[in-house]
Amino acid sequence: MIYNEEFETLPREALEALQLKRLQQVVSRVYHTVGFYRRSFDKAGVRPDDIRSLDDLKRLPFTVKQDLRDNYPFGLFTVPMTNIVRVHASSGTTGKPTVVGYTKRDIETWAELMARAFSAAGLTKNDVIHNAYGYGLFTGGLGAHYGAEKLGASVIPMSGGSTKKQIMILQDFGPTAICCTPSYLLFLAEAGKEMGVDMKSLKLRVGILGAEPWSEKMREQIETALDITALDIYGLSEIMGPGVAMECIEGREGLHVFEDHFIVEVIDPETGEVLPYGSKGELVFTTITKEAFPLIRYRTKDISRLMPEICKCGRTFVRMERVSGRSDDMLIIRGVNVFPSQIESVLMDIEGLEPHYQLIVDREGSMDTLEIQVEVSEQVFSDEIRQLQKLEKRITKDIKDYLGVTTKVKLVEPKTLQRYEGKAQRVIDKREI
Ligand code: DLL
Repeated sequence: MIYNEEFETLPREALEALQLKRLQQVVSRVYHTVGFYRRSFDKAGVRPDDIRSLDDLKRLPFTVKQDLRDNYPFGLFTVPMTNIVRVHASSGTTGKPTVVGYTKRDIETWAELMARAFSAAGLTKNDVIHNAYGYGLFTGGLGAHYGAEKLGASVIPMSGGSTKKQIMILQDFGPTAICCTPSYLLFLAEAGKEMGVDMKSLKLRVGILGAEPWSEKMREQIETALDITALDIYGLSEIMGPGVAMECIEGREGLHVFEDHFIVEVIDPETGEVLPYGSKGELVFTTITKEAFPLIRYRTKDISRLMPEICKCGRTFVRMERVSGRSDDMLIIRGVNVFPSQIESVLMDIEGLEPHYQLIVDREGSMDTLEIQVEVSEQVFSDEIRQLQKLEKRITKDIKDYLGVTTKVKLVEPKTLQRYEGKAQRVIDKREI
């Protein structure tokens, strides 16, 4: 189901013409209203009139998270506070959060993008959507909520937490779709089972899951545990919130970027050079319709690649491959680059392991070390020590074979690792740098 046929299936040429027109408008607006952009464009020797084609985008300087911090909280807004109807903030791990603002029209745009995302998941106004993304400063809860209402579906505003209550509502209200992080959905599946609920017999048909990296293997686990179709949704507060890109149920391979509102590029994170379609690198987004808080060439640190092939669903928007991780989550273990999601893929392939794991990074001398803690199933846990040792060895070997890194593996009892209601924190970094 395509929510906005007119825009979502625009022929490439028309889409690019629209993007250029919108880009020129936004570049001119930020140059004339925000001191930060005027200074940074002047420094780069580029003026709004220089943007004559989409290719000229690369002449504009990047914007990075630090720029948002330097202008905390509202310094990059292009409209007076009286025109701002909502603020959100992303929870940085340290220090002040990143603050974003929306005008009335921005909220309407966002709701439409989320309605498009739900439609891409095959949902209609006849669906009941259980929204377990957190409501509050996090964009997940309210972002999905407004989109569900815009679609005309019935929304259950659960927010995160109160896991037992979530299970009760899932049983009693019979939602057909659920929104939350993939790790939380696995936790819900586990908690339900423990309460004696047959999680496969719920009315749930589809999960709209995102806000953290996850693997194809994790998708299989979720789909089997709940007998649903699990789809990936991507977004970030700075650019809008959820609904920047969404996987469609027909393709299930890559997420369509809503290109009539965002221009996406992939760059080499080291050199900043724009890479051709198909190359892996860092995603960079430019918002071309946002009023309150437009961002020009924002470096996300998320690693992906773009797939221009037309999808069978009929949408003409380019797809981005599922995000494999963030450049700042990448671990460098004895010179080898690894993403937690790659480790996840290897673990999920091994029988007897549960989809709950944690990575502990430490340093011995000048060497980084990595310990993988992973839960085993009840059945495996009751095996004799020798069996467990054999399993540890197998994991170490598989990780070495697939990823080329030597790790220490520690099998832990079922249900001992921490569970998360929102984004899972997979890596514990004990290095003192
Ligand atoms: O996580 C927005 C969101 C809410 C997206 C609900 C999807 C669903 P932030 O808290 O600002 O916003 O975090 C953004 O989360 O830069 C990625 O690193 C990561 N992320 C978001 N979606 C995905 C995904 C929301 N599908 C940061 N796969 C981004 C991998 C994701 N990583």
